Amino acid sequence: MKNRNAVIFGVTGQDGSYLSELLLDKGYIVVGVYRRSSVDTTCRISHLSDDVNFTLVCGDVADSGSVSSIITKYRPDECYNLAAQSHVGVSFEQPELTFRVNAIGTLNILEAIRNHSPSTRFYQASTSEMFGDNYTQDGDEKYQDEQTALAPRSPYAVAKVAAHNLVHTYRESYGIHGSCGILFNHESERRGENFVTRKITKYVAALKVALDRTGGDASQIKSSVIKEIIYWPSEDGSVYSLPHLELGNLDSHRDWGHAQDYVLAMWLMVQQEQPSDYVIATGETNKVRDFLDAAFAHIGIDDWSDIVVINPDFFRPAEVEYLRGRPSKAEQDLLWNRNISFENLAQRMVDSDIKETVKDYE
Ligand code: NDP
Ligand code: GDR
Repeated sequence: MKNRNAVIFGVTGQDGSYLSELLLDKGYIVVGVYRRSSVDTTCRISHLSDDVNFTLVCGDVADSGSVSSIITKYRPDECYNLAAQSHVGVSFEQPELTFRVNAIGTLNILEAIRNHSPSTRFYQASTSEMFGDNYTQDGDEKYQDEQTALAPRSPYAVAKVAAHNLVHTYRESYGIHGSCGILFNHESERRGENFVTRKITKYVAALKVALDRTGGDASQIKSSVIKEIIYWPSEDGSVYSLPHLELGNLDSHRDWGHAQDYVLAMWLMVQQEQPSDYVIATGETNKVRDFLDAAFAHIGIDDWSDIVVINPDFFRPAEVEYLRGRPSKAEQDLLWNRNISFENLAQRMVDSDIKETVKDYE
């Protein structure tokens, strides 16, 4: 039997790398679309480069011609649109680019499928950010599910709502098999370094390695706000220092899972007979400060209050305060469940960053 083939837009990103691994494991021929750049952006997928079933092609979702050529050439069984300017904070600074990539980019893929490969099954990376500050209340419980009304609060989320609605339109008008995964935050050892979890785990790892290398004791760390450093005495009496960890809002709630669990949900959606929308989440919510607790506790620090400083530059013009998904539909229809817990997620990320930091010293 012929191998199924899939095109992945956004293959170089966190999710693109895990989804490529999953599809290759399942015997797919995978065509990954990457953007031309002056530096190499393929570090998350370089380990797949020898796989004969894995091909990279250059393209940009904002360029309808390149999207159309790729879809026409490969006429894939499945197409996953993970490409995005995916940073919510950056979307306030670059709203036009964000809209072009996240909304028009999706339109370009849908048009190419409609015109050149209408039997291609399509997956759209929708997001919990589309709910904004809206939630459903059930007694004392607050959550978002497929019925919760959308109320986007950032250029990123507005563009994602547009893309989400375009998928519905192409589904209803042209019979395209397009599904939207409304994924809540998912992180990993491969998470981009300017998202809050990875920013924290990279810092915690750098601190742990610095303490170990200098024979420092975490309980001896002192904070100098004027010089904006933390410092500690080493075994030989010298003093070592690091800058503080600068963050923005520590009180927003997020529903954090692991990306490896979430890419399986993407694939499962595309395998359903009928296209639909699914919330993918853990059902638990934690504040940014809870993630700090988990990450610092993993290196034996229970009180990080002197190490972290608040920098207003990292606040957003409008914040989404509370996200907690209810993934009942996915659990029931896709038989999907997450495997990796919040604490385990933080620990895995810290451990991986410690390994990376040690390698950098070697
Ligand atoms: P990343 O930021 O890690 O990856 C985004 C990918 O999109 C990268 O491969 C990037 O390429 C690519 N890309 C950006 N602009 C273009 C363009 N113009 N043309 C083609 N490719 C482009 O995101 P994630 O992997 O975390 O997320 C995947 C998708 O899921 C995104 O759409 C995101 O918005 C969405 N999402 C993510 C969630 C999360 O918590 N991670 C939750 C819900 C939704 P390059 O490497 O060149 O920058
Ligand atoms: P989010 O993720 O905006 O939820 O979008 P991010 O990690 O950027 O922010 C989470 C929360 O942490 C607060 N925060 C900070 N955020 C960043 N990036 N840097 C900081 O220094 C900082 N300090 C506090 C933020 O204000 C926010 O409340 C992610 C992306 O992956 C989107 O693409 C995806 O759609 C959503 O998750 C679901």
